[in-house]
Formats: sequence, C-alpha cells, structure tokens
Amino acid sequence: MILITGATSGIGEACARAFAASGKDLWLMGRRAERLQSLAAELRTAHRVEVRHTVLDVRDREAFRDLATRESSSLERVETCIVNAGLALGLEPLQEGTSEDWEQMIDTNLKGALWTTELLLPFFTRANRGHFIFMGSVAARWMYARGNVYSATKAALHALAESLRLDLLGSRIRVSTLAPGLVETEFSRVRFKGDEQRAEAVYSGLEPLSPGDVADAALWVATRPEHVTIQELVIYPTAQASPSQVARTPATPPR
Ligand code: NDP
Ligand code: 8X3
Repeated sequence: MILITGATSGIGEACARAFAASGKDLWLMGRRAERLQSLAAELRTAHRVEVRHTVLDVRDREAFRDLATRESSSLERVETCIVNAGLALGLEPLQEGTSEDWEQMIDTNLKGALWTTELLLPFFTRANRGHFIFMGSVAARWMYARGNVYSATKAALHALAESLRLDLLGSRIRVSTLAPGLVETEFSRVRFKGDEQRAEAVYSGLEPLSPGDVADAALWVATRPEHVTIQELVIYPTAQASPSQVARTPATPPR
C-alpha cells in the first residue's frame, strides 16, 4: 500500500493516479474530504485497487498519534510513503513577510513531514522495510529572491531526509527525495492566495512540468529493486535552468 499526503491535488493526486494504474493499493490523505472521496471512488473503479482515505491536517501531531493507535494493521501494510503535503505562502522579501505565513509553511512542510515520518517509522522499523519519498524542491538548494522561508523549509526537509538515511543505515528502509522545479499545480494559486492572474503568470510562455511528470519519477524511484536507493532526483522543465532562470517565449537571445 502506498500512503500519499497531499493527495487532493497536483503532484500528490498525480502520484495517486500513477500508483493506482500500476496496481498498487493506496491510502490518500489531505484536508479536503470531498476531493479525497471522489478521487478514491474514481481510482477504485478504474483500476480495481483498494483506496483508503483519511482527512488529516499534517500539522496536527495528535491526529497522527490517534491514527497510529487506531489504524496499526493498515499502517503495517504501507510499503512506500510519499511525504508530499506542502505549500508556499507569499513571495515577498523577508522584511515584508508575515509570521502567520512563515509558521504555516514551517508547520506544514517541515513539521508535517516529521509527523508523517514519525507515524511510519515504527512500522517500517519493525518490518525492516519501507520507503520514504520526500517531496523536496529545487528551492532547497538553489535560492531565489523572495523564496526565503519556503526555501528554508525545503532545505530543512532535505536535511531531515539526508539524516534519516544515515540513521537508518543497516536497515532495509529506503529514503529518497524528489526535487522538482516548476510544476503546474494549485501551488501558485495557494502561494498568491487565490490571485489567478499572478498564478498563471508563473507558467506563462514556457512548458512547465506536469504533475504527471513528477509522478512518473516517483513511480520509478519506488519501483527500483530493493537493494537500490535513489538519493535525490532533481527534475526541471527543459525551459528552466535554475529556480530563477527560465526561458519564456518570445525567446530572449542569450547574452
Ligand atoms: P498543490 O497545491 O496542488 O497540492 C498541495 C497538496 O498539499 C494538496 O493536496 C493539499 O491538500 C496538501 N496540503 C497542504 N497543506 C496541508 C496540510 N496542512 N495538511 C494536509 N495536506 C496539506 O501543490 P503541489 O502539488 O505543487 O505541491 C505538492 C508538493 O510539491 C509540495 O510539498 C510542494 O512544496 C512541492 N513542490 C511543488 C512544486 C511546484 O512547482 N508546484 C515544485 C517543487 C516542489 P489539502 O489542501 O486538501 O489539505
Ligand atoms: C516549488 C518550485 O521554484 O517555485 O518548490 O520554489 S519554486
């Protein structure tokens, strides 16, 4: 069974589709219940796989602890966990940002990933198998102006994943990170708090990655033989060379 956080849209939803199509049972999580329900129903019918879903805010550590108690037999079945739920809020210089946005990003992207890891670790450890696939970002390593706290959360997530692989050395548990560049999802709509025009401008004049492109990578990483660990996979659209360097049409000649 594949557990996916943030499965209600974008990359998480695409991962659900890709893994279901490959015949895997799923456990989908997110805050939006209706989306979880309709995606689960669709995938069950289309692929004849088992799809569980749980409405869960990854910032709520108590909810994870309840789940560990109530759902231990299902948690034992999880072979891969895609630690994907995350968001950016705002794109301002740090001196103009708000502590509410910073806290939500830290609580979701870093602490939420930590609580997700904490949930699965005892089960993976007992079984001496399992795979964490963290949704990192190119923003973790290559900073861009006004990315500040979002970049910091993804850099911390990268550090968490790297440390976890060291801590688990000697076990058969795998730890991988995917680090995508621009992917067209609800990400920018969330970042710009519903400002559609600003969100669309992020992807205008270039072909971004689709959520399915990242899901393909996740499926590939998860399906390597058990003795093979992909440490990190950095994925850009061809029209992007770094978080701040993209080629948009009409093309500007290189200088
Ligand atoms: P979307 O906004 O489309 O999806 C984000 C998902 O995260 C949603 O399913 C949302 O579900 C979930 N989520 C957000 N906050 C919470 C929360 N507190 N508790 C539970 N779930 C939550 O964006 P993407 O698909 O693009 O983002 C997925 C991941 O990919 C993020 O970690 C993002 O940082 C990363 N990423 C995105 C890139 C991009 O360019 N789009 C590039 C690199 C990395 P719900 O609202 O229902 O809770
Ligand atoms: C999302 C990609 O470049 O907008 O992680 O930060 S970026």
